[in-house]
Amino acid sequence: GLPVASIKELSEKHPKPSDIKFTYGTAGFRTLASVLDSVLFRVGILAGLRSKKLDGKTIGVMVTASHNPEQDNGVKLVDPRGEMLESSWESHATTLSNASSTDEFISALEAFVRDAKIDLSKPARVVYAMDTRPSGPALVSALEDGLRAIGADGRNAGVTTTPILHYLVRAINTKGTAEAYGDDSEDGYYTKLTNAFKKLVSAKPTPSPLLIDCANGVGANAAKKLAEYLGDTFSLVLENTSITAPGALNNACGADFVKTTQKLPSSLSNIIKPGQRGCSLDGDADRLMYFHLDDRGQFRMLDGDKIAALVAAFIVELVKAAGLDESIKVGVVQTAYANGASTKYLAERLPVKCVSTGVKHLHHAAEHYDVGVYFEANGHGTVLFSPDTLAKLADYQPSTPAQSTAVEHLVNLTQLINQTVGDALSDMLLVEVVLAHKAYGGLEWDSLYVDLPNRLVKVVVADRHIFKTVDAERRLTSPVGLQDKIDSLVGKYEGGRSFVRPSGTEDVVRVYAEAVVKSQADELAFRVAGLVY
Ligand code: NG1
Ligand code: ZN
Repeated sequence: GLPVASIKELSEKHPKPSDIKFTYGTAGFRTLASVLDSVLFRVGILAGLRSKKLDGKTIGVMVTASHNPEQDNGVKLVDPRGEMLESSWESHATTLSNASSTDEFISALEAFVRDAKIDLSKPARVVYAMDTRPSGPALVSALEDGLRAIGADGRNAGVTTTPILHYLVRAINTKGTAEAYGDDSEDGYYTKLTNAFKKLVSAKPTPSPLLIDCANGVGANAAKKLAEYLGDTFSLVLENTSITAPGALNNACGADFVKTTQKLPSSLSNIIKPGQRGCSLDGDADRLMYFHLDDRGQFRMLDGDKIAALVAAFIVELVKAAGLDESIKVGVVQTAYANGASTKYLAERLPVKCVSTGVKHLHHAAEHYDVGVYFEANGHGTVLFSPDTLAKLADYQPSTPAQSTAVEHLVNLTQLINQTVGDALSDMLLVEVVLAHKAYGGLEWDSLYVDLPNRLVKVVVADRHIFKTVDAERRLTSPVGLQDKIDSLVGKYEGGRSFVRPSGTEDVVRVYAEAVVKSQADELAFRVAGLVY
C-alpha cells in the first residue's frame, strides 16, 4: 500500500491554502508562486506514481511560469518520451491538488492508486528542473518532499530550460536502446545540437552575428553555453541576461512581449542595427520570436508562422531533392491564431491542419504526418519525424550526389531539432540553417508573404466557462446566438476573420481579429470584444 505515515507527516508541512481552486491546464499548474507550495508537494507524489504506473520509466517535472511575470510560478509533468503529460492524468492532477486536508488528500490518493491500477511495488524515478525565478528553490524543495514521501528516486537537473528538461527525460529513457536520443546531460544536448548545426552549415558562409534577447531568464545561461559550443561557426550577441535583477524577468522584453506588443524591446533599440536580425526567447526558452530592422530601420517581426513557413518549405524542398517526395509526406499544423496569410502560403505548398490551442494538440496532430511541422504564432513549435521516416532516411540509397547531400541534410535536421517540444535554441539554429541554405537575410525571409494586420484582445468576463467552441476553436456554440452576431460583423470587413475562445491559462476570453487594413482589424477586434463583454 501507500506509505501513508510518511505522506501524512510530510503533507502536514505543505497545507493547501483553503480559498484556492487549482487547475492543471494547458501549461500545467500556473499561478502566483506564493500559493503553490502544496501543489508542488503533491505533484512530487503524482510524478512518482506516474513513474510507477509506467514501470519505473523516468518522469520529468519542470518548475516554471514561462513568459508570465516574475511573481508567478508553475509546474508541469513530462512523460517518458519527453512529451506532455498524457491528458487523462491532467484531471487526476487537478483532483489531488484540490484535496482540502491531509486526510482528504490521502483518501484521494488511495482511490486514485486503486482506480488507475498502480503497482506500488514498482520503482519511481523523476528528473526535475527549474527556471531562474526567485521562488524556484523553495518550490523545488516542496517537490522533493513529495518525492521523498512516495519513495521516488529524484535527479535534480538544476536551473535549466524547459526544452532541456524534456530532452533529458527522453535521453534517460532511451539510453542504451536503438532509439537513444543523446547523452543524458546538458553536455549531450549542446553537443548534439551544435554538431548537427556545424554539419548543416559547413559549406555555407558564416552567418552574421545574431542578437538574442534572453528575457532576463534561464535562456541567458543556455544561450551562453550554446555560444561556447558553437565557437566561431556562429556568433551570438546576448542581451537581457540579468537573471538575478529583481523584476527583470520577461519585463518589457522576451518573446511574449514582442509578439503581443509587436514591438522591439526598448532595451535593444540602441543595439540592433539596420539590416540586422535578432530574436527573443521567453522565460523558459521554449518560445522564439525573430525580428529584423529593415534598411530604413523599421522593426519587422518574424513570428512562429513565419518560422513555420520558412522551415516547412525548406523541408519539402529537401525531401524532393532527395527523391523521397513519393514516400515522405510533410504536413503543417497551426492553430486559429495563425496569420491567414501564412496559412495561404503554406496551403499552396503542403497539407495544413488547424487544431485547438495548446501544444499537446499541435504535437499530436503533427505525429500523423511523416514529417510534421507545428508552430504556434507565438513562437512555440518544432518538427517531428516519424519512426518510419527516420528508418527510411537511414536505409535510403540515393542515386545521385545531389540526392545524397539532401538526405544527409535531412538526417542532420533530425539531430538539430529537439523533437520532444518547442525549443527556442534548437529552433533558432534551425532558422539559421535555412537562412544560410537559401542565402536569405531577414528581408527575404520576411517577404515570403505579407502578414495580414491583426489584433488580439483580452476580455475579462464574469464566467469564461460559458464560452464553448467547435471547429478547432474557430466557432462558438455557446452563448447561443453570439456566433451569428460575430459572423455578421466579420462580413462587414474586407478580409475579415475573427474568433472568440476562453483562455486555458488566464481567467479571460480572447478575441482575435484580422482584416486587410490595420485600423479595420483593430476595429473588428474591439467590436467583437464589445459583443462578448
Ligand atoms: P491561452 O491562454 O489558452 O490562450 C496561451 C497561448 C497558447 C499557448 C498557451 C500555453 C495565445 C493566444 N495563447 O494559451 O498559444 O502557448 O498559452 O502556454 O498565444
Ligand atoms: Zn515558455
